[in-house]
Amino acid sequence: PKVRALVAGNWKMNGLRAGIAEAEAVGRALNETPAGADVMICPPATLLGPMVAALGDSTVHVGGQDCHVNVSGAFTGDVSAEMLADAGATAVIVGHSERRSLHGELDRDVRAKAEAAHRAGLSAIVCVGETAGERAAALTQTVVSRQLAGSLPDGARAANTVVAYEPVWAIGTGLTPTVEDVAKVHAAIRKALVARFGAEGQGMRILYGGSVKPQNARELMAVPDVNGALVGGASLKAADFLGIIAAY
Ligand code: G2H
Repeated sequence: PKVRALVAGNWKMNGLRAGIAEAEAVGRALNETPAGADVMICPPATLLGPMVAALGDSTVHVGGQDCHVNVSGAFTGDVSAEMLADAGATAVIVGHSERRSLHGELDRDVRAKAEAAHRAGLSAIVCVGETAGERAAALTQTVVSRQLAGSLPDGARAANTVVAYEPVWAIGTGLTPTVEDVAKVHAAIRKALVARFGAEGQGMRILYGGSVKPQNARELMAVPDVNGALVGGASLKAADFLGIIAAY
């Protein structure tokens, strides 16, 4: 069975209240012309509530960009998965390479965060991907399979877990791997998911992320086992994001 694609926008630390107009424009456009994929925007935590309110009954989902592993407590500055759910989020990104590199998150931390997301009833979008150095050393498959094994919880299901393959060297750089490279890595990820999770692994969505734009979305989407995109920079403007969504 064909897996319904997901196009998720990761706003990162961008966007003020005025930016919600972009999300509203996406919601309005999709009300008129329904997307061929599920659509989600992951804004900074400050915008979750206002964005959920602004999107009203549009089909656009809202997600967080990170979560703490605990439900609540003395963790200054952190936000729990339960709080994201309470604000109206239905998913959270965990283990983005910027969290791994700038906050020292390890596979076991990412796994605990994915478990926290599931505990709160959220889908976990679990990111993996090799650095430029690892790629140059031909370690892409090794690194990605180690990250997958370590970052996905045993309870992962097709309905609550999405894998995002984001080669670190392709993030925000305008560089993208060839479709052959993407196909190779996504096929290996699918194989690992099926080996570990059986039929559930067959249904898990595997997104490609890293410099996805309206211009390259169509060719990336045509790659087998690419079940959508995690979009950074090009998700901030409604016109660009809709251009990517239109590829599905
Ligand atoms: C990769 C991606 C979104 P961009 O980080 O997660 O960002 O599309 O800007 O490369």
